[in-house]
Amino acid sequence: MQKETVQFITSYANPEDIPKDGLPHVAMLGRSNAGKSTLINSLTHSKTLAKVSSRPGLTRLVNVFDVGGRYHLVDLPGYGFASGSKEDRARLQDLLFGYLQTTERLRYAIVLIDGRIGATDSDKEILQGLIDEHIPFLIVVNKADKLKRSELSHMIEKIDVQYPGAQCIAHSSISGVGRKEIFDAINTALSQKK
Ligand SMILES: Nc1nc2c(ncn2[C@@H]2O[C@H](COP(=O)(O)OP(=O)(O)OP(=O)(O)O)[C@@H](O)[C@H]2O)c(=O)[nH]1
Ligand SMILES: [Mg+2]
Repeated sequence: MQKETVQFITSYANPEDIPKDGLPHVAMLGRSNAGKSTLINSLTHSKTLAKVSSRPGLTRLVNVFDVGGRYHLVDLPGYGFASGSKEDRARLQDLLFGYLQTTERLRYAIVLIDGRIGATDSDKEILQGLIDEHIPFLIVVNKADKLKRSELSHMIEKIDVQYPGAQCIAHSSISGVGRKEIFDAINTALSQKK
């Protein structure tokens, strides 16, 4: 992947504040702790661009990064975590779903699934929403370093059965496996007319 200038643009606490026009969005979706913010750092060759934590529920805003003036990479709060107050969790879920409902700029969704867990009910809901809205998506089986080769291929086969024809890439931010393929998939998606 060639190096492009990447910079933090802004964060939004309210989806209504996100401008409707501008560069296309490529957004990271997935359970809390699935590795969305880490993947942004991995794709942009940065260690600190997006904030990462071993504690779920770290990303608490819609964070937008500009990649080479070509597109905006969007880090979103995760879903499905159990910590934090009820109000706090509800706010994060409203922010995530508010983003998905209001944005007209989402060109490509990258759905991260924890390879050790597989697609949960929440992941399936999100994926169905993307299918219904005709938003192109990529499924990333993440934390591939935590799985044996056979477990990984079993997981990919399972997703292939659940979502026939969907793009699916195994990735690890530890080994770097899958990073180039994800980068190429983003570029292909952006080059396709809506
Ligand atoms: N082993 C392994 N750990 C990973 C990988 N990607 C992320 N992690 C770890 O998983 C934890 C969560 O990563 P984050 O990137 O903060 O997860 P997130 O999806 O942004 O989480 P929220 O912001 O809470 O939604 C961190 O401890 C990361 O270091 C990976 O590919 N392999
Ligand atoms: Mg995060």
